[in-house]
Amino acid sequence: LTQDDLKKLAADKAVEYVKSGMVLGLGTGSTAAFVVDKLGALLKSGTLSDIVGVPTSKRTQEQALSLGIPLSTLDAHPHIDLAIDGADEVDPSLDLVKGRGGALLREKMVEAAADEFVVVVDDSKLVTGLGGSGLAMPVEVVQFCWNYNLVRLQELFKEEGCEAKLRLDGGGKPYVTDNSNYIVDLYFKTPIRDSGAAGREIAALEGVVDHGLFLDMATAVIIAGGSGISVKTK
Ligand code: DER
Repeated sequence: LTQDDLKKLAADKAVEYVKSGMVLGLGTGSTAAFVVDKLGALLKSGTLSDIVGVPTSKRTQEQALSLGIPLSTLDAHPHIDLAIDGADEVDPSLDLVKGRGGALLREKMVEAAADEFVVVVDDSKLVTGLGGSGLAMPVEVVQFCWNYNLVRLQELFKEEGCEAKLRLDGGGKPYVTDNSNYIVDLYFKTPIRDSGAAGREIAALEGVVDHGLFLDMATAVIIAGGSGISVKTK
């Protein structure tokens, strides 16, 4: 089974939670894209009806539009029944790192508004402590004096041997989010000591818009691995 096979297995399992008439949060990333594809197919076949999707990025909006999934916004639908999205890291208490796809702000807004937030991952995303993957933990910052905040973020996690980098796009220019902000990616040598404190300290920095720690938000995590699918709930 390839990693894509596993992502698809997890996505198909998550769609079993979807009922006709739901207002759905539509995630961002390659695993979430399989979920949106599946929803489009179920709507087309008539298995599902009366679904409204609230996308977590412009690219998910485009994908859903192309599949004929009716779309809305948090302004029109402040109450989401079920949000389904991927994650970059999942720890044993179902806390997450998200945002490597650059959509963390809209993802966090939609997923915080959802009654149920189901996360879909292949088992490569499991970590014992957040920050432990050694991959990016993103922070969305305003463009104004971004380097000032990059330095302050790096200082916050000196003990974790943190290295902060401005995320660049394919052309070597600063990556700009759907919300016209920049992203500073944090790379840790050791897992974050106290993720709750970390989230609060990052958010307290003036000019930080939001960050990729999604703490106490997931209500279930669907994990696809070589030995099959497991579902962890809070
Ligand atoms: O950027 C994001 O938050 C994505 O959901 C990411 O966490 C998972 O992306 P993937 O499914 O492509 O690994």
